[in-house]
Amino acid sequence: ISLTLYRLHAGAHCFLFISIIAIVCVIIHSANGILYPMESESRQVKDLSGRWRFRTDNSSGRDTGFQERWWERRLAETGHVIDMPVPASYNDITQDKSIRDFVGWAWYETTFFAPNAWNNEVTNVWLRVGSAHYYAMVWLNGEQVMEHEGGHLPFECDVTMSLNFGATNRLTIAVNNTLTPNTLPPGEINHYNGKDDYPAGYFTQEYEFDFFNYAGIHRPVKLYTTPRLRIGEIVTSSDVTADHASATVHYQVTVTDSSRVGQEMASYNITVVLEDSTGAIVNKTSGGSGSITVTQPMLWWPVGMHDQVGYLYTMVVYAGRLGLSAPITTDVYRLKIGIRTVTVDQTLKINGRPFYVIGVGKHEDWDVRGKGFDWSMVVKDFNLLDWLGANAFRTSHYPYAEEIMQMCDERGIVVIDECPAVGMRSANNFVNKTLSHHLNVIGELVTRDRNHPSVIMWSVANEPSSQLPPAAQYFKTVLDRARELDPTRPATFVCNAGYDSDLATPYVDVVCVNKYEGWYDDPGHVEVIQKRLSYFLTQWHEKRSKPVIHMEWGAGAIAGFHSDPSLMYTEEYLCDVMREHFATFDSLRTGSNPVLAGEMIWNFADFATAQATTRAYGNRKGIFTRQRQPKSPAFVIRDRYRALRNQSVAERQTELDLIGKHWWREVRENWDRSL
Ligand code: BDP
Repeated sequence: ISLTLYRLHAGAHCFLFISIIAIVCVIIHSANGILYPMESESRQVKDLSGRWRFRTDNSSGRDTGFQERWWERRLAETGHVIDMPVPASYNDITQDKSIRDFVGWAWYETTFFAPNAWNNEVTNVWLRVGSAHYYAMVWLNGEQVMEHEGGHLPFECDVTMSLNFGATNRLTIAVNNTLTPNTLPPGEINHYNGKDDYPAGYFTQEYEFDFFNYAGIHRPVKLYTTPRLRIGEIVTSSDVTADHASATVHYQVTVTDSSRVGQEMASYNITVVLEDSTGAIVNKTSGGSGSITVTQPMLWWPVGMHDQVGYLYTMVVYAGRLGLSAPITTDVYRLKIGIRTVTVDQTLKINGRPFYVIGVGKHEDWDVRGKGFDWSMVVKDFNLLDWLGANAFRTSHYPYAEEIMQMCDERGIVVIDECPAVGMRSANNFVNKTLSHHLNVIGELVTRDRNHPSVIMWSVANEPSSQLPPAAQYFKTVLDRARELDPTRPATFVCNAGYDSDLATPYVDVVCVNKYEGWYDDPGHVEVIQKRLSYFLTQWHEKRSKPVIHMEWGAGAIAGFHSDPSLMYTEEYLCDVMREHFATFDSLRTGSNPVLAGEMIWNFADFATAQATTRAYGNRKGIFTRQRQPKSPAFVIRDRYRALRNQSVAERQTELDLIGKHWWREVRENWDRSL
């Protein structure tokens, strides 16, 4: 039994949550492999989503739960509990302002049954939390099994030894949403001690990023089984020949065997079978790492680049032990993969062809459930992306649910996958403590998402103060780490420092910039947009000689506000801002050395923010309302995106026609020669 002192402190005034926790099992973090829980011949999944019990710790130090060891008994025995859905943010579920604005430890509890069938020599049971914001501690039947720092990413551990089989189990999760200058995203607790005109003990949580700091268990909590000898990690990548006639899929499989620690890999048998989308076998091989050749591959193409988008193969991995006469398979995992390449030279290319990004900045943000995963909302958003004709989005400003990434793969929506490093606006954010957490987060993100063909680029941060001297080395380090973990994709951060003051873009592969011309710059003056925006983007291009994506632009538009001529905050104003931007983008995206590799409007939909005088019931830059109804600018952008999407399909068709003609000419020539 070891004792752990855990504390979270915030700002200069320490806001301590001290807890003494007896840890009676080894805490296993899964940085080396966190495959999505899939059912198979060898695996079962049990989703613990539903109605959990909940209470906030309202004590002044927020530490009563630890002093009284709430995880040791039923939560209802510790005080009043309420119903809380999982997954969901807890903030908007009740009518209680103190829960909406709560800062500190919130306690969750559920009970579930563990079947006796899982209690055997060959089965391990894993507990996996899809994400919990921000710091989470997990107890099973009163025993601590995990803790994890950071929202938006999954964590799991082997709970076989902590389960009561054939009986009810109690799962307790405490979640703390306190942000400090060293968390990602960073924040600060401001205490008002000594200020006689504030209530005693009053404090606020402040942050520099522009979305509400929703908290709770945001993604499903699952139990899943694996054999003791299991597939721990699969890493894939692909190469495609220039004529697309052949591809090589590279893979690496890690097997772990909890029943025989230290066993040589040579004693395991790994078979890898590649199936096409109909389930027909394309090719197969064996061994822990290697490659599979695919002739005439069906490439993974995004929306607009091909008539068959989002083509996926299934890599079926079988792992087992070498038996005396034949191998004994114990574990089977099916991973969907896409065959495609991403390269950057003068421009961004997918499968060797220029790809122009027409996308949106998004948020995981919905009425009532906050950042809680919800299939209805997710599928609705994909239908709206299709309605718009968009081919991409950025997971601004944190990693999105794995189910969303899977849908991007299937629907051919390109993703720029972002770390939760947003609001890094002061020098005390660029210190070693933050850096080491940032490197961990990149590790967790890349490990989780590197097999998704839809992910074409890593974004390590949004709008950090990259003009500050420590930012240069800081971002060089995090960008290098992303490329080291995944050499197959470009890496960037999204910059809003000036082209003459930024110090960190020399290390990115694609320059991604935010600029709100006609809004934060020259508010109300749409007439200067074309000249100023064109100058700005051209400067960036000349300065760095890299493709440029205009990652955020837009204007606030409150649904139902109208004026002609347009005024800021009306729907017409955003339409005017759009037309000026489109004219500029069109002049910069074409030609032999185009300045622009893409455009993403901010934002897909209105979203919740902290309360502020500049925010009227949240951020209103959405082209859809928060309820996903279109404002009039949505139709303007839809006309453009659909036209661009259809144009690229048409361009592709012309290419196919040319290939067809070329092929026919060759046939004719060979025929003539043979005569
Ligand atoms: C940008 C931020 C984004 C904000 C947006 C805005 O990247 O998170 O929501 O401004 O102000 O600077 O609308």
